[in-house]
Amino acid sequence: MTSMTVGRVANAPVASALEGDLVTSADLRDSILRHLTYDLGKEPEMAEIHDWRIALSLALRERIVDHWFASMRTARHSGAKRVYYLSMEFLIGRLLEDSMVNLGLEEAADRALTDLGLNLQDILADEPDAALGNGGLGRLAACFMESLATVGCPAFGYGIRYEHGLFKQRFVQGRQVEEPEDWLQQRPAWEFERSDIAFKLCFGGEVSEDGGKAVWHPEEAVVAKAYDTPIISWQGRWANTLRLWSARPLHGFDLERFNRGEFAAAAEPEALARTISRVLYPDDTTEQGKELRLKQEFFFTAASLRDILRRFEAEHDNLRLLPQKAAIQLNDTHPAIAGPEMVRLLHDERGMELDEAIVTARACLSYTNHTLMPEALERWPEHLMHRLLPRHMQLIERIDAAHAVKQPTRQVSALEHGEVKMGELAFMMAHKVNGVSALHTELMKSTVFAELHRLHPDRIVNQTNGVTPRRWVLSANRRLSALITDTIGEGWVDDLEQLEQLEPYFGDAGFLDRYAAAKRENKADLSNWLATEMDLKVDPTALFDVQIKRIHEYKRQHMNLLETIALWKEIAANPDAGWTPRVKIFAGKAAPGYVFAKEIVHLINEVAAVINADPVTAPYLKVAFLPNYNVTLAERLIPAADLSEQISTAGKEASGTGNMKFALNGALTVGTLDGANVEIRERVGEENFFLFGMTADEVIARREVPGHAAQAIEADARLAGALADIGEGRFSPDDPGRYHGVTGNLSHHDYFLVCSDFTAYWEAQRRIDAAFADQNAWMRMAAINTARSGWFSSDRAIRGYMADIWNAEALEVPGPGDVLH
Ligand code: B1N
Repeated sequence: MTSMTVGRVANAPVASALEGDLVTSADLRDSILRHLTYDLGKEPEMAEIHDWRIALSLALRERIVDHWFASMRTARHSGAKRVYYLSMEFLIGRLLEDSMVNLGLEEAADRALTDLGLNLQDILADEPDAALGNGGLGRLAACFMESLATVGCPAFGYGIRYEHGLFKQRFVQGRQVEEPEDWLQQRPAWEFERSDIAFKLCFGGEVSEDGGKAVWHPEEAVVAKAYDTPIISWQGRWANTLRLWSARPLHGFDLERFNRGEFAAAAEPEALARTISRVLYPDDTTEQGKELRLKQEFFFTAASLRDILRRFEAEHDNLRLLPQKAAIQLNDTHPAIAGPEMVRLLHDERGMELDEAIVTARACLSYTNHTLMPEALERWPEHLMHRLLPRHMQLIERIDAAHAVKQPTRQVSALEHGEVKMGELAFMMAHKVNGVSALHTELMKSTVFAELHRLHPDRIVNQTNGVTPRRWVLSANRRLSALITDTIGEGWVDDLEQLEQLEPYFGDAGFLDRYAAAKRENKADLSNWLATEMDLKVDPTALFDVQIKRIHEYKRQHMNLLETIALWKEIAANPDAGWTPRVKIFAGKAAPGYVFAKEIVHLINEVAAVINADPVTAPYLKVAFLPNYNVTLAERLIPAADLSEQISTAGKEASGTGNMKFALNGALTVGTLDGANVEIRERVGEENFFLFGMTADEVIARREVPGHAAQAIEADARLAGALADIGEGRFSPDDPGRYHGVTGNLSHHDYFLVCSDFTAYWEAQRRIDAAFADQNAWMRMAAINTARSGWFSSDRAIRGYMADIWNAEALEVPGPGDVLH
C-alpha cells in the first residue's frame, strides 16, 4: 500500500530531523502543560501522576483530532461505503502507548516528559485498562478497530459504554474473589461526550393495527447518548470512531418529588435507566438469558441503527442505495436483533414494503459466529421477547415465515420450543455468515448450521481471525521489534507478511544470537517482575510455559495442571534425571457463576503453593498463577513465553487469538488440532509445532466409548497418581474432599476428554523438554514461528472482510497540498 505518513509530515516542521524532533517535543511539552493547567486545573507542583497522564493523553488526542476530521471528511466526500462493526464488547486495554506509537510521537513524548522531570514508563503504567470485554471476542473487536483505521477503511465501531468493565480478580486463600472495576473513576482521557447525539429507545407495551399498519405503543423509554473515541491508524494516516452508547433517563430528575423531600425517589428514574449500561456481563461462552442482557443488546443495536440511518439519510435520499453505502457486521448474535429492528425502521417507519425491507436489511447485514458450543448459542424465550419487544416478536415471525416459504421440505426455523434462536435469526437476516478459522467454518457447515447451509450454500464464508501487530509485536516486544526493523526495515509493521524476509538471515552469524538475547532479556524482565509482584523466585533460563485465557473446561487448564502434578511427582522421585527446568504460568478469570471453573482456579493456587514450597523440585519446577489477567498483563507475558498452551478439546475453540500472539513473539505451541492452531501449524511447519491429541472427529467417536475416562486413567499411572493426590486432599489438607467434584467429573463424565488426551499431552511435553535442552535448535524454531506468522495480522483479516463480505474499499486522507472538495 502506498500512503504517506500524514502524522509525521504534519508534525515535522522544517530543517533536520533532530531539530524537527526537538520542536515536536517542545510543542508537546507546552501542550501537556497547557492541558494540565487549563483542562485539569492543576499546577505542575501539585499534579499527581494521573494528572500528568491525562494531560499527556489530551495532548496526544489533540494531535489525533485533525487526522480524524480529515478522515471523516474524506469518507463523506468520496461517497464510499462505510463499515459498521456492532459489538457488545470492545476489550481495548490501554490506549496511551498505542496512540503515541501510531502518531510517531514516542521519542518526543519521552523527551518532553524528561524535561518536566517525569518518566514516560511510569505514566504509561498509570493508565487503567478499558476492560469492556470478556476475552477473545472483545479483544478481536479492538484489534479490528485498529486495523480498520490502518488499512484506511471508513468505519465506526458501535458498542456500550459500560460504567463497570470486567470485574477485577483477587485471590483470597486461593479462591477467586471478584471486585467491581471502575475505569471511569478518573476522568476518561480519550472520549468525546456527544450530548447532541442521543436517541430515544423504547421497550414493552403493545402493538395495534391501524389500516393494515402496525403501530407500536411502548410503555418504557430510555435515551442512548453517544461517547466517541477516535482510533488512529499506524502512522496517523487515517482515524475512525469508536462510538459507545450510555443509557440515560428520558425525563431526568423529578424536582417535585425532591422538593417534597423524597430525595432517593427523585433520582430513581435516573438510576433505573442507567442500569442498562451499568455493567458488562462477565460470561464468556456461556449464556445467562437475563432480561437486562436482552435490554442491553437491543439498546446498543437500535441506537446504532438509528445513527447509521441518520447518517445515510443526511447524504442520500433513496433508501434502496442503503446496501451500497452501509455494511453492518454483527459480532456474534448479541446484536442479532438488528435484523428485525432494521426491518421495522424501513417498513413500519419509512413505508418500504415488508419483503423489500427484509431484502434490503439482509443486503446490509452480515454475521460472525464465534462459537458452536450449545450453551453459548443465544436463545430468548418468546414470552420475554414478546413482553420487551412486541413488534420485533411479530417481525421475527414474519421473517421466519418468509424464510420457510423458500424451503421445499424440512423446515429450519428461528422459533423452537417457545424460544427465539438468535443464531438462526442472524443467519436468515445476513447476506454473509462467517466463521473465525478454517476448521470452525467447516464445523459450522456440518453441524449447527448444516440445514441452513444446504439452503444457502454461498452464505457461509471463512475469515480467520488476526491480531494487530502494532500492539502485539511492535509495542509489546520492543527488543524483538528492534531486531526485525534492523534486519528488514520498518515495512513489516503494516505489512506483516514481510516477516518472511527474516528467514534468509537465520544462517548469518548474529541474527539468531540476537533473537535469543531478546527472548532472554524479556524473560529476565518477567522474572524480576514475578519476584517483586508475586514474591516468587524463578530461574530466568527455565522454559516459560504459559497458559493465559479465560478459565473454562473446554480450554483444559486442569489438564495442564494434572500434567504439572505428574511432572512434580516424577521429579521428586528422581531429582537427578536431568530435568529441563520449567515455570508453569497461568492467568485467567472464571465467570463468577461458573462453579467448576472457580474450583479449577482454587486448585491451581493450592497446587502452586505446595509445589513452590518443595525444596527438592524447586530447581526444576515452579508454578505461578497471576491474578487479574487483562490486556496489559498479556502484553507483559507473551513476549517472555517459550511455550504457548493451546490445548482445547478439538472442535471447541472457534479460533483463539492468543495462539497467534504467542507464535509471532517466538513461543512454540503445544496444541491440539483446534481453531486457528491448525492454520498456525500449516504455516510454521509441523516440525516447529508440538501437536498432540485427538482430532475433532476422534473426539466425537471417543465420547461414545463407554467408560472412556476410567479406561484412560487405568492405562496411565501418572494420570491416576495425580488424580489420586487431588482426591485425597494432598493440596487441600484442611478440607481433603474439596475437589471431589473435580475428580469425580474427570473420572466418570469427562465431557472434554481430559483423561483421554492426557497421555498424548504428557508425551508432547517430554518431547518439548528434550527440544528445549538444545537452545540453538529451539531458538531457530522460535524464530521460524515469528517469520512465518505474518498472515495472522488483523490487517489481513480486515482486508478479507472488505473483499468477501462488505464490498468496501480503502481510502486515503489527502496529503498536505492536496485540496479537499
Ligand atoms: O471468540 C474469539 C475466538 O478466538 C475464541 O475461540 C472464542 O471462544 C471467542 C458469549 C462469547 N466465542 N464466543 C464468545 C463471548 C461473550 C459472550 O457473552 C460468547 N467468545 C468467543 C474471537 O473470535
